[in-house]
Amino acid sequence: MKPLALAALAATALTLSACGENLGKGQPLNVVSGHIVMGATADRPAVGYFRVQGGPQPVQLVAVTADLAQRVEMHESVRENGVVTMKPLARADVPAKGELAFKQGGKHLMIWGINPAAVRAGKLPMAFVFTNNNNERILFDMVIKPAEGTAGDEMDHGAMDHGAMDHGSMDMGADKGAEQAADAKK
Ligand SMILES: [Cu+2]
Repeated sequence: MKPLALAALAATALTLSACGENLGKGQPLNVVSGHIVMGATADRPAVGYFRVQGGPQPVQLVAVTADLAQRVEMHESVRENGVVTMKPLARADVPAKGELAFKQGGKHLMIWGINPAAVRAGKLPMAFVFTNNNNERILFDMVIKPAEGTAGDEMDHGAMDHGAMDHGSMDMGADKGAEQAADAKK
């Protein structure tokens, strides 16, 4: 995915998605809500959740990017026999006239290195890239919320949802992955 190549399409996509909401003849593809929960500590990734409203045609979400973050990944938590693991997600279906939800305990974004200025501003502009119209790109400002609870607390979703999986295999340092796995067992 080449952000620069897609940039020219962004303005068009924005116009279409911003104006189409109340046309009455079927809802357009759009990102309708979303927020980010910061990690409990600065070295932990933030987690992002959002809802996409499906348009007239089924499409797939193939990437979510943010200029003001170092890295964004789509993940899915899967519970099998009581054990929750996570895997990277390359794409997610948005059914026609349906909804795609990234939510706690399921599909989610993991976001590393959010620019401090964005954190202070309380929002992170993100681009959602879909398979329709040569990779339509819909922009949405994600509200940034502080970490819930404190490190080690039951409400530390960062540790619950993400520490348990082997992030060492996913481009985090092996040390950091081991550290998160250890945290999750507390
Ligand atoms: Cu994750």
